[in-house]
Order: sequence, then structure tokens, then C-alpha cells
Amino acid sequence: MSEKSLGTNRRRSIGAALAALWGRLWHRPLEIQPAKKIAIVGNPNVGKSLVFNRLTGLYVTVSNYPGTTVEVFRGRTYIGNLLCEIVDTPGLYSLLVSSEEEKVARRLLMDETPDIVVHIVDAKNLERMLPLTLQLIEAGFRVVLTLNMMDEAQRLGLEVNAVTLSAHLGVPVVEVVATDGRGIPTLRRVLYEILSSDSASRSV
Ligand SMILES: Nc1nc2c(ncn2[C@@H]2O[C@H](COP(=O)(O)OP(=O)(O)O)[C@@H](O)[C@H]2O)c(=O)[nH]1
Ligand SMILES: [Mg+2]
Repeated sequence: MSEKSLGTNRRRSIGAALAALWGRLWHRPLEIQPAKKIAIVGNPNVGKSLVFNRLTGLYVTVSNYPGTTVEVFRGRTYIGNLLCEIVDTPGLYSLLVSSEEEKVARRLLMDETPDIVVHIVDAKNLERMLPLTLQLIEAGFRVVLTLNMMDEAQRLGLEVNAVTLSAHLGVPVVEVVATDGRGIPTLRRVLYEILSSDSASRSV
């Protein structure tokens, strides 16, 4: 097992233990049908799987997407009082697909019509990644833009104005550092605000 996957498993196991404890305290079962679905999308290597691991607790499953060899991870977590399925999709550069991974990511978005699409981007390379945000918004998905790797962006002295970006795009923008969990509570709060609002009906 590689060092990276060991690290990922360790992060997941702490999250899983906390989720199990929390669930027991509040008698919240994870086996029932999730009320909402959240898809995590973005380019390869932007931190999708780390954010997925931070959001999900127990009941993470991996399976090949039907008819393909591409693996898709699914997990469950409570966002507030709503049991949600979180799907970690394969890397996607554009909705105008080319590779098998991209086809799966796109098919998944189109077929499963998630309630929210969390678009994860590398905060250091915004201009390269924002075109996909625009495509997702244009396609009618309810998008939450997540600026990950804020630690590296800050180290490079890059100034990212999430408030201005959010005003321009018309979608919530959350700054996170998936490696240490900074911003994840804010992301959960933003997801809850959207899911629990009346306007959370599916628009795709
Ligand atoms: N410094 C830093 N590294 C990160 C952050 N998020 C992810 N990474 C690293 O980026 C790499 C890719 O992460 P991964 O979750 O596998 O990305 P994915 O391909 O989008 O699923 C890993 O080596 C992570 O440790 C972050 O917020 N800060
Ligand atoms: Mg991944």
C-alpha cells in the first residue's frame, strides 16, 4: 500500500470513528435511503478524494461504473439532519469529454442528477479551472465552488477574493485546505443551507 493511500485511510478512519460516535449519540442510521445526493467533481489531483474523505464517514463503497473499468467511490454522511450520499467522481477537465474517466464523470452527473455539484479547484490555478465551473453552472447544476489548496496559494502570495468570485459567478465559494480540514465545516454549512432551503428542488 502506498504512503498516499495509507494517509488517506488514516484520515478516513478518524472521520469514520467520529461519524459512528456522532450517529450513535443521535441515533442516526446510515443504512436508510439518503435524502440527497452530492457529487464532487473537478480536474485530477485537486483534492477531490481528500474532501470526499473529510465529508464522509462510514459506509464508503467503491464499484466500477456500469459498463466501465472506472472506479467510483460513494459514501454517506449527515449534513445537518439530512442523510446524503456523496459521490467522488473521476477527474474531469471539461464537460466536452474525451477520456473514459471523463465520460464516466459526465454520465454520472447527467444520469444521477445530484442535488449539489461540489466543484473542487486548485486555488493556485483558478483561471485554468473556472471554465468547468461555468460549464457546470450553464448545464443547470447547483454548484458550490470549493477553492482547495488555499495553504499553497497563500504560501505563493496569491490573493483570492472568494466574495468577489461568488458575486460574479452567482454561486457560493468556499475556501478549504483538504489536508488539514480547514474550511470543511464551512463547506458543510453551505451545503446544508442549500439542501434545507425550499429552492433545493432539482434543477437538472
Ligand atoms: N498542500 C495541500 N495539498 C493538498 C490539498 N488537498 C489535496 N492535496 C494533495 O493533492 C494530492 C491530490 O489529492 P487527491 O485528493 O488524491 O486529488 P484528486 O485526484 O482530485 O482526488 C494529494 O497528494 C493531496 O495530499 C490541500 O488543501 N493542500
Ligand atoms: Mg481522487
